[in-house]
Amino acid sequence: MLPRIHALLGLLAAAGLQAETGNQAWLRYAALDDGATRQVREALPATLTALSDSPVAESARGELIRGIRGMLGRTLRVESRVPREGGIVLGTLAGIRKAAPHLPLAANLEADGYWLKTLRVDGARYLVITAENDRGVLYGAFALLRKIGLGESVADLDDRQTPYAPVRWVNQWDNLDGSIERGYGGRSIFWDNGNVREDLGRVSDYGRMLASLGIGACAINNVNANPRVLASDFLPQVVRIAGAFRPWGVRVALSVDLGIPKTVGGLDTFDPLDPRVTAWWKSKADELYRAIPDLAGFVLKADSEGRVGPSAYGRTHADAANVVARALAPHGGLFFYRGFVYDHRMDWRNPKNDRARAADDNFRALDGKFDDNVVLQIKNGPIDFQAREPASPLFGTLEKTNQAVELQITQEYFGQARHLVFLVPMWKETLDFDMHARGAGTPVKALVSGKTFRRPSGGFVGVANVGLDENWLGNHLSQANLYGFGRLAWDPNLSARQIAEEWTRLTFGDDPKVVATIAGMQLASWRIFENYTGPLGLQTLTDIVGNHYGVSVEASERNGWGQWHRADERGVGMDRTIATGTGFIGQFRPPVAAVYESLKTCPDDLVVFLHHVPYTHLLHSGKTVIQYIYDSHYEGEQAVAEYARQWESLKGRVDDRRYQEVLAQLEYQGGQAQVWRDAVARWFHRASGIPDAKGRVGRYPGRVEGEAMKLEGYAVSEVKPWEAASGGKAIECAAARCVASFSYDGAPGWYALQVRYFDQNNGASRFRLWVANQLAGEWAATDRVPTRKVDGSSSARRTVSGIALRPGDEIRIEGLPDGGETAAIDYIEVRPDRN
Ligand code: GCV
Repeated sequence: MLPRIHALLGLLAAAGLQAETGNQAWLRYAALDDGATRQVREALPATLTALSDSPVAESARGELIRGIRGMLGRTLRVESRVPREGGIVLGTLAGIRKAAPHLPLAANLEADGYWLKTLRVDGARYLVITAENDRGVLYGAFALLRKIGLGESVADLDDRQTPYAPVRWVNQWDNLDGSIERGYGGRSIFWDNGNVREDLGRVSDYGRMLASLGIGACAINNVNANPRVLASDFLPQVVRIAGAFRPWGVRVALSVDLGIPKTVGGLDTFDPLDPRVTAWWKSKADELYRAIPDLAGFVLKADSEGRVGPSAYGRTHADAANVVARALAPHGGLFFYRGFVYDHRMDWRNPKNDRARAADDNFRALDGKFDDNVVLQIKNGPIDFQAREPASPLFGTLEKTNQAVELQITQEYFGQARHLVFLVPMWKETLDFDMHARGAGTPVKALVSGKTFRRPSGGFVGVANVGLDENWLGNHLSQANLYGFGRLAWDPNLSARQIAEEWTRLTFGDDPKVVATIAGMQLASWRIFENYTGPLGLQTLTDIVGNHYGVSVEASERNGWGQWHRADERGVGMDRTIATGTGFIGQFRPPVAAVYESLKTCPDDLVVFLHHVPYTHLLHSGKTVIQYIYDSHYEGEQAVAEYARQWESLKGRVDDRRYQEVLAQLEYQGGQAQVWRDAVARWFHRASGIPDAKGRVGRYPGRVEGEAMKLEGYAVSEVKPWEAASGGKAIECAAARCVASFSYDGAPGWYALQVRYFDQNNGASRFRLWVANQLAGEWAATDRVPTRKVDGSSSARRTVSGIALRPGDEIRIEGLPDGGETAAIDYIEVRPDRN
């Protein structure tokens, strides 16, 4: 009996079909197929000698054993000496030279770089994984396992790698109460209820994932920092987290608040130039480093979105940065000063005001005034992680200041882990953008890594916000963004396709159809998302004063937050030109500014980010702006509808659990894309008064509005914003049970019924759909989207297919509200069944 069960399990394993949670991400080490296994087994020595017993080296050794056992079904034999008959040797260059002088290893390696080298000595074959430091050795071990997982040959290796930039960090925006600002993967892995979590197992797992990408530090609390994080009695909690990360070579960093000398230190000032404040920072840093000698440094958000800053005392950002940086310097700590400084109470009536100018306006004059261990951390674009922005001009301005690009892995403005959006193509566009900072050929990646102006530090920071969810980021496909960030931080010259394919292979297996389909979907997804949320540089047209999730075209206007697109009945876009606008374009170096300043050369993708144009303005593509807005929304929605079909073609090739979870996500996204399409297209249709040349906008065949149905108990309500509901209205139920119905008057045939309802997070209403008195479907509105309101965020879609309709059939929906939720309905659409 038992052997048969084993055989069956073996078969399932071979097909990669066991239910997977996503917990192991790209480090699953799934068994290779027979051919690959045979090849690698032949190439790989059977023994492993690790020449260091530091915790990081132990991790490298453990990982190799684990990975090889998983992929090849073999357990490496651990030796304490380097055997004469060959083997895998793991250690720093210095360690190997000392313990095995017979191995010829002439090389100089940089910190964190590694070398995978096959050596043949006296007829014996060695596979050497070496580096300048233990962290590099660990990175080398992961690199070898990645090669094996990707089916690359490991028979004759000579792969020497140096990270592109010294800084490869992630930031987590975790609050000490366990919530995560803009986190969509569950609660904090670090904190709960004001304290460090008892069980830090997930911190260690996260450290392993970060190490596999070469990421060496993690800020463990929100940049909107709770001052308590630096209190002396809190320190032991930070020490525990540092301990969980340390075996993976990941160093802890802390987000601090400039007011801490006052709030925690008990001083009556936090003026950075007050000697008592200077002394306080110094003694605090000394105390921290006594407890955590490898503390990576601090991150600071100052004078931004309500955080205190040096402006309180008329000091400059450089004054503030240097005081804290000097406290960290003797210990080797870095101080990340965020360039995200702006006034969120700007007068929107003043056409010269412009939030996009803020970073450059604040820091240009300070170039050269920062100490060498200060790094300016600059968001990729001048606004705030929107669907599309130009690169921040500040990257090209600074010559004598270290800088790092801040990329957002967590999908705040990108569908919050409910929409598939692979961000690597977007990041690459920024990283490859030539800022002409010292003539041509100075892309952002070279500037931030310090290469262009020979800066001692700089690089890449990703806002990750992983959480306790089994799959870390809220859905399986979003993991590709964390993977992609790490890979780019190591080597920004990798292509988006290479990263997408690597990730897919390691995460879902190497079935060519699976790889082609998933990588294809990922690679197309940014443009598709942009198409239905905010093309041409409109930015993400979401509720920017609320949850940053659902559609709300005007939420950005007439307030001080400065994410304006200035669309009205005459035209659309921010005039940021030098000639007539805010002058933002003039912050770029002249060759870049010249391209952006003229409508003749400004790329279509940024046209309304940089110019105010009439809706009839002709794009380079030959379309008018308004027709492009309509078309892109319809194309985007169509492409999302295709995702589910593409995914369905993988049934049986991806384990069932992940298959079902991703399918549900893509179907949900299909419904959301439709709301976005209709809302944005109708909003611009109303504003411009210009019809859609293809006649789609405002015409929805088969759609019956809730407000047009026969209502029993349901009452019609106005939805805000109006564009989030078809017809601007919904029907809501204030009783225990309400009914809405209509009589079908179309042709007989097979149909699908799409019910658009609202699923807020303050209840679990139930719905029943009846067709000709037969129950056709029932469901509960139990999703947890970030809203209590009937709006674009809560708008959801239920499709019931395979319905045979005859003229005169009654279609009836019954809603049973729950809690604060009103079983609200927007419309029912009758569509020909696609099956
Ligand atoms: C941590 C945006 C986000 C905020 C975030 C801020 C920042 O405004 O919406 O949640 O705060 O950026 O990067 O500091």
